[in-house]
Amino acid sequence: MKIRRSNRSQFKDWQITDEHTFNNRRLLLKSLGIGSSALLAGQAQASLFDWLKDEPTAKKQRKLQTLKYSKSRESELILTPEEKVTTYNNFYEFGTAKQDPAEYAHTLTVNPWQVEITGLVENPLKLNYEDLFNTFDLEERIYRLRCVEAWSMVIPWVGFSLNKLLEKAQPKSTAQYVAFETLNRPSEMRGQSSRFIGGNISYPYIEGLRLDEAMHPLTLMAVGLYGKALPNQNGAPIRLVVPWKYGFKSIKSVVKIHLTATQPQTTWNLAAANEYGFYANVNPKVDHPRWSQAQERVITSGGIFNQQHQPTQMFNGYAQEVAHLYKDMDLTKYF
Ligand SMILES: Nc1nc2c(c(=O)[nH]1)N[C@H]1C(S)=C(S)[C@@H](COP(=O)(O)O)O[C@H]1N2
Ligand SMILES: [Mo]
Repeated sequence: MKIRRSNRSQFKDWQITDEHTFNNRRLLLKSLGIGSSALLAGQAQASLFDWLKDEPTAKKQRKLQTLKYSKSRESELILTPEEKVTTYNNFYEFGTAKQDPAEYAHTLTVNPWQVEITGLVENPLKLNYEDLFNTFDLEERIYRLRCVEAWSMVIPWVGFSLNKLLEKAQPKSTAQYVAFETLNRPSEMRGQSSRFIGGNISYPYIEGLRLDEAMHPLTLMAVGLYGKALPNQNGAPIRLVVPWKYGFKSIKSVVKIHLTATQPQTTWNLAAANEYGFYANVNPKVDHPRWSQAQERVITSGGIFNQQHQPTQMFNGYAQEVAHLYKDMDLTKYF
């Protein structure tokens, strides 16, 4: 479907429509027999409306166990308040509004759980719930998170490098990519049983990385944040965190890790290939077709009248560590 472009030179973050709002309007209008070009007028109101709603709190939380982990080195980064990290989420399986995951994700059973590592590996593995916390030493990692919607947070994750898990599974020499899959359980995930609630994307949510990206020491499997097990809304009991890529790569509530020879499909690329590429590296110079990526809105405890913006950093500030992975690539083509 053809997507209309807005004026990119005037950056106003409240003009950015969340992916879901846009996608949902397409679905709604399609069902009403109206084309997508009539969409843009409603954008500003929709985001403002979200902002003016009451501050959500995650009330129906299961008890989160305190984790044993080694503390991160001192970080210059200013942490996003825990209450924001756990109430301003994207997890479309529970609905597309930012407060939906905090409100509805308590319906998900995370224990028992099983993650399978399969495909082109010498040693296929299965981890159960306890294994997620006991197999590897857990460490804290304070990372910036940059959503493709041009907002950002700083989150103190707890987890282990994905490369430790992959080394245990022993990738075969033919393995070149890693495919990830989120749990598919419509009975517990309201967005998976309704296309309107679930933002009109297909489930299970799938993602992928090149094997060298997956093996990079920054690439984390997170099982906690702020010193405790992950709240359901943040992707319990285990989720991927790739800090130099847009947030949608960091797939939540993972049940499958599958090594392949060919590039796997990804949910957002299937939904809109011209907007969401396989690489999705944070890049201030490559705009989203509908908005600029030059700046980002910092999520703080301040409300609508106290918003901070800052320049987007190449590879989300991790260029020194990861730029070499892409050195001969045209990043406007492989976006
Ligand atoms: N399964 C699944 N994983 C997902 C998403 C989702 O909708 N479903 N949203 C992604 C997006 S767009 C972002 S920005 C991050 C948000 O993570 P957080 O809510 O823990 O901050 O999760 C990513 N992982
Ligand atoms: Mo995102």
